[in-house]
Amino acid sequence: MLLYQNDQSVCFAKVDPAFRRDVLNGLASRPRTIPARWFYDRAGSELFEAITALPEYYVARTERALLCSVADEVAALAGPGRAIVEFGSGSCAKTPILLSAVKPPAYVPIDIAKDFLWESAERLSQLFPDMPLYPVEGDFARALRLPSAIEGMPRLGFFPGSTIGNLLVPEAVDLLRTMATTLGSGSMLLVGIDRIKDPSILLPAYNDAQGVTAVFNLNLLHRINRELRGSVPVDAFRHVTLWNDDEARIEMHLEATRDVDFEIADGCFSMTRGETIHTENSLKYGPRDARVLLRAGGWSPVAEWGDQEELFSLILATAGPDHPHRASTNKSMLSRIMESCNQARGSNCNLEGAH
Ligand code: AVJ
Repeated sequence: MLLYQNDQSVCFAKVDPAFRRDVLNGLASRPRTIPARWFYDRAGSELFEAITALPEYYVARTERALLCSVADEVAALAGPGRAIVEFGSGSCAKTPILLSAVKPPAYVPIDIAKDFLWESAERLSQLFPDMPLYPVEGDFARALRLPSAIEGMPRLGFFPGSTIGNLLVPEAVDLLRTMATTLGSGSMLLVGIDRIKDPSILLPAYNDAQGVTAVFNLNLLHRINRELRGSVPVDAFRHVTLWNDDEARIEMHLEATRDVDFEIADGCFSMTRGETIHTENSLKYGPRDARVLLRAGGWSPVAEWGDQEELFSLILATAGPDHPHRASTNKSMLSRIMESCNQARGSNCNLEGAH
């Protein structure tokens, strides 16, 4: 059932002042940078869905298969009665896998793409008709007040897709701390993290043969033109992907293919040929890095699972610096990691008994 709560209605004006500010400041600074979260208007959210189906984009299908094979273990470790709060829920593509296993008393999807949020919630409510669902429209980078209906319920945060990779390390640490605040003490968090791997796998994942990622990147310029009265000549930009090995990140840029002048919301900008706008970082983490990141962000890892090829990790953590059963948990985490390395994990996922 889909429930509307008055205390959660957030109204956005037609021009989002935060978008305007980020674009104007970002284009005025050097290097020119626009935060990746502005990709996700309606068109951008749909383009990202198309990316998740690309043969080169191993991220989505690897995480999905991994989640299918470990969802029951997650449910067992989380225990019963936890409300699930998903950060950046988007299309909620992987959510049914977790909901079927955990059977939470309530589900709270949080996303900035409003239409997308409601449509996905609508679809999920049909799949899980008995589960209360409270969509929250908002930016999860800021501390949010969760719907009063889940007050008093323990929580399991869900942050899949390696979305955390969009943030630089200090911002990721801040976000993890914000999530701990939003979720409250005693909470758990299941986070998906993409691993460092050979650039021959990474680069095509962000520069696919069909050019969907290019369209996704360029849509940001169309969005600027649409929403901020821009005159950016989109055809004078091209999509560029690079692997920054020192920073262990994929970078996406929009490069001017000729000298250009344009206006955005009364601001005038000039770019010379070859200059870029840095539109996305996608940080990748080594086997131990992600657990250090979680600890720095105020979470204690309880278990980590990876696919056989070590492309992707799922980490389950509890809020707080120290887990009460640290010694035994560490042991079980180690054995779980060993297990997931030694064992081929199937991707058969039966959602028929979803409710
Ligand atoms: C949604 C942030 C996880 O970094 O892999 C995909 C976004 N950008 N292709 C990623 C994205 C280009 C994606 N995340």
